[in-house]
Amino acid sequence: MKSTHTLPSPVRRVLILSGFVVGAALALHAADSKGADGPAAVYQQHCAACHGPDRLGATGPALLPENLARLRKEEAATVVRDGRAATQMLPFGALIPQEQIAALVAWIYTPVVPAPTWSESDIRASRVAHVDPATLPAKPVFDADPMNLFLVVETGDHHVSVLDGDKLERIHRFPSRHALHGGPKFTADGRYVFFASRDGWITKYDLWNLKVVTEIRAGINTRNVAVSPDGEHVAVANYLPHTLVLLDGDLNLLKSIPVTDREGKSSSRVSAVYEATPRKSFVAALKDVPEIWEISYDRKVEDIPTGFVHDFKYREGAFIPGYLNPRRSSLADPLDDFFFTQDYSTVLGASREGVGQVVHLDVRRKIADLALDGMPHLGSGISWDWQGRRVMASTNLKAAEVTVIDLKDWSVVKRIPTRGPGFFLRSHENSRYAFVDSMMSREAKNTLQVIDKQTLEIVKELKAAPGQTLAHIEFTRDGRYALASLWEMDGALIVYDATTLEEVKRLPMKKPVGKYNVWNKITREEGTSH
Ligand code: DHE
Repeated sequence: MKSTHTLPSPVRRVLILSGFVVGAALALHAADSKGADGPAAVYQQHCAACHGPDRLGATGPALLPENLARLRKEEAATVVRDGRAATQMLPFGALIPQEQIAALVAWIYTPVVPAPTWSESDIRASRVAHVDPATLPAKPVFDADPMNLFLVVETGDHHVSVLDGDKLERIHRFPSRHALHGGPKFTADGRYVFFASRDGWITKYDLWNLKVVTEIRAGINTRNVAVSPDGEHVAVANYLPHTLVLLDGDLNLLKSIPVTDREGKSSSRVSAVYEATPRKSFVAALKDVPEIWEISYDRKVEDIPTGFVHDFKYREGAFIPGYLNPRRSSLADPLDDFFFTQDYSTVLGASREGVGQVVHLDVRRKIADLALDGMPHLGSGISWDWQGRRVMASTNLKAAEVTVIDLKDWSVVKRIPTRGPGFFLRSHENSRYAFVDSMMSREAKNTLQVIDKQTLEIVKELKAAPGQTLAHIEFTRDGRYALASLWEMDGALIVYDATTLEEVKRLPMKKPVGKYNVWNKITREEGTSH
């Protein structure tokens, strides 16, 4: 190629000029993203130490579009400028000019290219053993009934409170990973509990010793965690990467399963994974592939049933089912969240588009349609006996109703109109009431409604101040009290008498989200999520 110096001067001028223009455009582009003042450089200078040079998170959360999906950009800009109270997030308003904050915020909402990976070796390397469990005594260090403890997840300052469920008093509070999501999962003896954060951290906590035992990062963007009752197997559902991760009870990696369709052609996020005790398995719903997976954690399950080798190989695609291998059942539509019948034989699920279906896990196909439109929040479903029939009920994130379904013929028994679309529905077998919120409604998010489970009518409304959020109930072990979240930074746990429906006390909390009673969870109480 000729140097410009050997070219005639007019041509040289044009080339130099156009080179200047191209260079200037590139410089502008660089200022947009990679230049010295560009967001990438600003990020490396101010944010990388806590959020990781690759935005995958470190002491601070991951800053990726998937992980930021629930935070509005304006709010993110305010957090960068002013910091976040009661967290390690400092204010950067004095260090980063306003327009650079705007560019930085826009940039962290763009995907990292190429897409970040989280390999088996990344998972293994992330494991942190905080204490040697062998050094911890096998009895509680407190007097409270260990079976009637509550855990309250406070996302305001990312802490968890431990409550004595008899005295309804706090006995301990400890820092959690950033943005825990979904219910923590307990071992059957009530000693250990496992938490999942949206950033993929799984924390094993010893409730009797009030100590974090082990942590591991199983993914970059995680949905939830499931645990076998003996605590020996743990399953983690990920959105990013598209994996289902299996760990042992000490949070050592057993395997990370790439989640693809049968042919391995398209991959999928995992909507949710739950433990099905009577089946000794984990059941996972896939968001982007129309299959439901069941993964046995029973070591006795043989890998290849004699005489069915070819058939099984053909039907199961790349995986031969057996211990820790997914058994796939094909569906017409992908499943989002789902609800188990009390015997765990059947799953009631819906896709994001609101296509409801009943899937029998042994028949391994859809056995009925389900008239659940909108976006039912089936993971929060509850069940009870009504007029000699077993029914289940679910809230709906898009429709202002609680839908009651007959569990024999899958018909809709009643649509109970509510103040607004809601997230959580709760009851207890000793209570005639179920509580539902209207969290998705701006006007009614301060209102809990109480449903009489026999008349299927709303009988009372419990209200916080306008603009505040009142949501998520959990009952005490005996069903006498119902605990609700006043979901504000200077919020509270409000205790209601579950018979008189009167408030009996308040405990101050920092944005309490969910609360979980050990007994109700480990006995798979009919009125609570499992
Ligand atoms: Fe959740 C549970 C899915 C948004 C608070 N949520 C669950 C579960 C699923 C789920 C699948 C069951 C997991 C389990 O318990 O093991 N949640 C989703 C969504 O798809 C959705 C709508 C969008 C998203 O961003 O993921 C969503 N969830 C939220 C929130 O915005 C909530 C209100 C606040 C937050 O902290 O994220 C929220 N989800 C919760 C809570 C539970 C939960 C408190 C546990 C409920 C329980 O009592 O068991």
